[in-house]
Amino acid sequence: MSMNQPKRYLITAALPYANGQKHIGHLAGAYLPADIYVRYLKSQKRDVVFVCGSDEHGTAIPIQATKEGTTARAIIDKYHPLMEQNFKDLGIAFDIYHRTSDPLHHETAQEFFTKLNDNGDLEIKESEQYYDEEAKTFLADRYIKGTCPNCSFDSAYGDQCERCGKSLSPDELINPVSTLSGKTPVKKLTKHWYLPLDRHETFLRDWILKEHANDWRATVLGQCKSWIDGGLQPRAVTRDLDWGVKVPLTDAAGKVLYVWFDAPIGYISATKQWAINTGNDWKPYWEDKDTKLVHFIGKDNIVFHCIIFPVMLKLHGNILPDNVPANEFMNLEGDKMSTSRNWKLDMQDYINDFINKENGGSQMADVLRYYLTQIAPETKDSEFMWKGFQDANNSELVSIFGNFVNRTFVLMHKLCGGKVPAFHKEIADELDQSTIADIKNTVEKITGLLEEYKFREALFEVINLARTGNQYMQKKEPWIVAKSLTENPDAQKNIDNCLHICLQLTANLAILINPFLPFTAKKMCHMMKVVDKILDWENAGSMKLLSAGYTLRPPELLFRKIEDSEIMEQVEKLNAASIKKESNEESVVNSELKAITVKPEITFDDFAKIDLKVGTIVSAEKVEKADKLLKLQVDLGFETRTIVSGIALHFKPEDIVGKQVTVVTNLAPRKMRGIESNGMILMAEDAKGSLHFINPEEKINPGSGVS
Ligand code: B3M
Ligand code: ZN
Repeated sequence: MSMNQPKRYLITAALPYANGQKHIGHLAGAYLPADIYVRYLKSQKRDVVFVCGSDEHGTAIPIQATKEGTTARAIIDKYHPLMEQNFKDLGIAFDIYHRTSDPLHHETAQEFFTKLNDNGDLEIKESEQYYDEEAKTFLADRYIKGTCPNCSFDSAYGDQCERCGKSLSPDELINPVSTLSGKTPVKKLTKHWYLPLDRHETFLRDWILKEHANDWRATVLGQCKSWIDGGLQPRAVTRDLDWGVKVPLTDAAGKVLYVWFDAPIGYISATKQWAINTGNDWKPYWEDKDTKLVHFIGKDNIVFHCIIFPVMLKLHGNILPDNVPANEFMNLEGDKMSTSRNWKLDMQDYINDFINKENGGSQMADVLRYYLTQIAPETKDSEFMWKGFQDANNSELVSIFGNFVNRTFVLMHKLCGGKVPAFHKEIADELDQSTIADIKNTVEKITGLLEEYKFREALFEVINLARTGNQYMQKKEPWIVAKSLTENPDAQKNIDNCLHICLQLTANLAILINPFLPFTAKKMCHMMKVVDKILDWENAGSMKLLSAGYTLRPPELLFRKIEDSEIMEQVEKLNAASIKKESNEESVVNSELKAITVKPEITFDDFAKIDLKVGTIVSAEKVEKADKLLKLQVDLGFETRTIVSGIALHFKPEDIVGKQVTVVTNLAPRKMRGIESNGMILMAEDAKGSLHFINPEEKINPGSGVS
């Protein structure tokens, strides 16, 4: 723990794989907290470099290329600029966004490997690895699938089970299969370089579990401890693969550095590129002990940043991270965010729907930043709910923060002629004093929380200060005082004092909100007609930010209300997208938790238009070439109808003959796969996506009405 202020900071955010869109879980996990921290440090004029970039190696890239029917190069060239732009749109202000395909990175990673190898810090071992005889290639972990020994999921990868999350090695898989050929792979001898982590157990124990026992997050320490206690093993740092950084040795043809060996070195190459761009020296940022290195990551990256990379850094002669404030995961509407199941909100989608629209703009980037920080998974997994997003905006940003700033400006224009009023000390009362004290105390609290990476609590304190402002104004009621201007000689002075304090408070809010909501802070500066320099952290707590007599601009609304319809649209979109995925057959239907949507109100007359009757299924058969559809004959008492229903994945035809169902009988006929369907049967769908019949408890006559 660095007690004294370090000379400089090097802040990193995990390098996202350039293999697809990144979602808001990624944003909340690493990029947003890193950006808040960096903005805070920069507002203190500290020497900070904030690096990130695309991780363009590893099997994730060629696998995506196969999926999209293109080359690995085309994939990274497609996603790298896209991610870079997404970050910009959301106000994530890296000093450099680099990429690991850059020659500078290849050189840097190779030099790193060579130094460790030359120093005897690596071990070479021959071992039997899975080999695909048909594809004539060794199989990287991701190219092998099999049954998970932990949860029996039958499509676990050779490095991890996506169902239970356990990290695996290919040898642990039951019934391994090559994803390239679909054949069972054979074992073949190959040579690899290993980083012998076991040699560094004492160092890791002392450095993590003793030195950082009090300043690292409990969740991070817990994971580290279990890795160390579990017995550290040598880790292979090379792979038989043709995509990646070539192993810089003559006897290593066809081998590249393991992506988790080269990717974190990407932080160093990014710093080098930044130094080239800006005419600085990169070395002190990685070599001088007076640099504070902080890695922002999600919890699935802990072992790499807390154990493996630090060992590499130590061996290579670099500084070690001072902290690794890893976040837990953020769920979405009750289920784990997942790209493969399409249960997610991509940064790009949010940008399209909220920021690039006329009534959105960067204000809406701040709204997302606000909600994601408010629910940041700092100590445990958290939950993104669209309703929560709307509430955070409508009842906090609009009603508390925006409202306070707006009222202050409106009243200042109305009661003080559009100028900052003077402060009349002689009539200041206790409430004025305590409000001023609140501002100063809050600044101290927030500073302490930010230093400890407690962004969630820090943001809460900012809003709380705005709340204090509202309460103060409510008690002072300057609009009432204004009515007594003729008979009360002190009335104007009272009004002045109230609005003077509210305006200084507004300026303080701009400084304090700036790391979290930079677009809003900028807008506030514009309204106050001050330069951004006012946002320097050293100004926080001051009651002299706006001088008496200074003319301010009219207020602009900082935040707009978010309507129910906008939220509903998002929830529906989410459900629709994930259902679409289901029909792609590869999703695990029963692990899908559906968000609960409530449709808009209708009148009784609307409802009365629907004709519902009980029917009995008299026959059921599969529809050719449509694996979701069953063709049913349903006896409705007065007639028997053909109904096509999308329930084939849930029920066998023979199991449902004789069952009673509720039928919408007056729905317009619809053709599906050439069959005319005359009605619809109702089913209840539980949170896991399983279907259940809605039928009378006991058999009744078909044709009975339901109302
Ligand atoms: N690309 C994994 C991930 O995106 C990896 C991070 C690298 S950080 C050096 O979760
Ligand atoms: Zn599993």
